[in-house]
Amino acid sequence: MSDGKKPLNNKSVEELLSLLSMGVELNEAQKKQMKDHKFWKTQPVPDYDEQIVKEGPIDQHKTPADIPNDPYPLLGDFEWYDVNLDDDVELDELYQLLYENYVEDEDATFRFKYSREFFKWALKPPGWRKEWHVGVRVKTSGRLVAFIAGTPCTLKLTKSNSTIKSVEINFLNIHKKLRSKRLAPVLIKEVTRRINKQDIWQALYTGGQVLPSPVSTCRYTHRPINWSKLHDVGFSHLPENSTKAKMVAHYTLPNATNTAGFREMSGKDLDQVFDLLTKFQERYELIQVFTKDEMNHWLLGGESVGDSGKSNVIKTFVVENQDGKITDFFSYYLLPFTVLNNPDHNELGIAYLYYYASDSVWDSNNGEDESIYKKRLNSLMQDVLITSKQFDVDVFNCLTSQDNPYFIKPCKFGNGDGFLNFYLFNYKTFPIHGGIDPKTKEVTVKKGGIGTVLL
Ligand code: MYA
Repeated sequence: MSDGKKPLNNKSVEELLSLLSMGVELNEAQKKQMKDHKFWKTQPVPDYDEQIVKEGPIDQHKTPADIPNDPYPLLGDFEWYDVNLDDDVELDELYQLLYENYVEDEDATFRFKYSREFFKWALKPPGWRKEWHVGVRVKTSGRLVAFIAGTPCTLKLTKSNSTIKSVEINFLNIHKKLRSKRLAPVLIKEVTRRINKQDIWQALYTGGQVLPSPVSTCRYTHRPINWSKLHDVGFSHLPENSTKAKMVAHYTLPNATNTAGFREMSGKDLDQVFDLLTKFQERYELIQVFTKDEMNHWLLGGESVGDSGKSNVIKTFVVENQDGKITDFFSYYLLPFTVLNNPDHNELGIAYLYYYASDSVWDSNNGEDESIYKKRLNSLMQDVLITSKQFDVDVFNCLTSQDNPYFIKPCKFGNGDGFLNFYLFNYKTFPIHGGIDPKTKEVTVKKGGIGTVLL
């Protein structure tokens, strides 16, 4: 955030929010070389600084029959275990593992507040497979101590027009007591084996860690919604030359949205939103191609939605014009933090920008600088921020991917410390612009080429 730092248990807001990306950038001296990566040097990933001359798969002559049928061996006390997300007890065990071990916050002040609905949304999109929810448990106690998840997706590299049947890998987590024992490579190899058995050979994943080798690097940015509360919990410092009242006024948003026809998306909008997003996404370099079913899941919650008919996790808004045409849509998901040891607050509402599209980008009077589109995007983003207040959001996050650099500064998002690297497994591709200057790491005015959003 741009408004300074104040230590809270020796942490600042930037450090805390960088936990969201699970890491911070390394300086040159800390960077490893490929030979130092005992595991990654054995995997089909490009070397650091490798000059890519041709896009395409790295290892491409295997078939599912070449892949072992048996799981990788684990040490004697542990066993593989497919986590059953239809069972509330098992969902709670997964929650417990991630709650206690996912965020590296040693003061134990902040934890991700995952809900059962969040897991169902994140891990059960159309085509999900139980055996890709890979758990490791202690044989004797049955306790879940490690996890990694794969979810199916179709990726597309638009420049080379390559569509890739793929998976997204997420929620890699090992219990703190089992760290640095080389269990992560075993989990990664086992999930790879199970995915290869389905004749899938590529994966997309993100992380704060620098590994060989990022396709792109984006930066986190944060927009305070409830500045007073962020200040109360020690997240936002009061700059010396300002007052609380001035800071609140600076970030205050109106109560009502401004755009005519702006409303929540419902199932009847799906066909139009599908056409709009499918066309819009082609403007980026790395995208996820959705089926209509997948879009229903990712934008409306799909089967993760309970009796209320509305998702508490994913929020999507459309703009419908007078002719009933959907001209724009915006979405974001909610994943709050639990705040521990604070007398006044026990939760911090956090929203993450997700997919969006606007047909103003194709306006014939747009010109080279897309000024009509940029203006539209800014006023829509302002409306989106306004809607987030009703869901108790305290801070709204977005990356420098997509066209986000067009509205980050005008909409009062401040730079975070967290960087997120995007990786492709078993696929070489040319570097993709992440919406930041590669040297200064400042947000550029140029849009990013990453069009896919991972949770
Ligand atoms: S990113 C979120 C990662 N999770 C966390 O940050 C939660 C907190 N941390 C932990 O639980 C542990 O520290 C983890 C590592 C589990 C991360 N991605 O067992 P180790 C390499 C890839 O001794 P531990 C997400 O979920 C490391 O470089 N590799 O380490 C996406 C070293 O290898 P090398 C990682 O600290 C995950 C080796 O592991 C990561 O006890 C995408 C050390 O193993 C990481 N985040 O446990 C996974 N962290 O020596 C790849 C460490 O070579 C998917 N390492 O440097 C690839 C595609 C697979 C499917 C392919 C299908 C075709």
